[in-house]
Amino acid sequence: MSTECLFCRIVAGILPATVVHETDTVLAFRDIDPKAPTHVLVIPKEHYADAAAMAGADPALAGEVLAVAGEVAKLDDVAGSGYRLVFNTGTDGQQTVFHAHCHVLGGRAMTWPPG
Ligand code: DGP
Repeated sequence: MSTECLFCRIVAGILPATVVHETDTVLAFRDIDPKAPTHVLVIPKEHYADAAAMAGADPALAGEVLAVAGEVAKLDDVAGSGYRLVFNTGTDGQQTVFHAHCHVLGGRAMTWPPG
């Protein structure tokens, strides 16, 4: 837990969030600035700066994040129509919060390539 980290503060309950799913190790909550009807962030409760750092240190945890993302898609009823998982990583990847997170985007047809 880093008190400097926004998402660590959400995990700790210091900042509010609309939680949609939770396991012992992973938290899923709605994005504050949604880019699709479903826009949920799935994060490890433990702090890792990005997805690669998480997967390198704890591959099982990375798998749990993906499993929860799939559960979120089912809970929001977008699993059947399809959805997108995104891990923005680093500056060129447009990562703005440096605590690993998976965007679950759904409820509309996505475009490709992403901008
Ligand atoms: P990224 O650009 O990939 O690092 O995505 C960070 C996302 O985090 C972005 O879509 C907006 C979201 N976000 C930023 N601050 C908050 C917050 O305080 N609460 C919630 N729920 N989401 C936030």
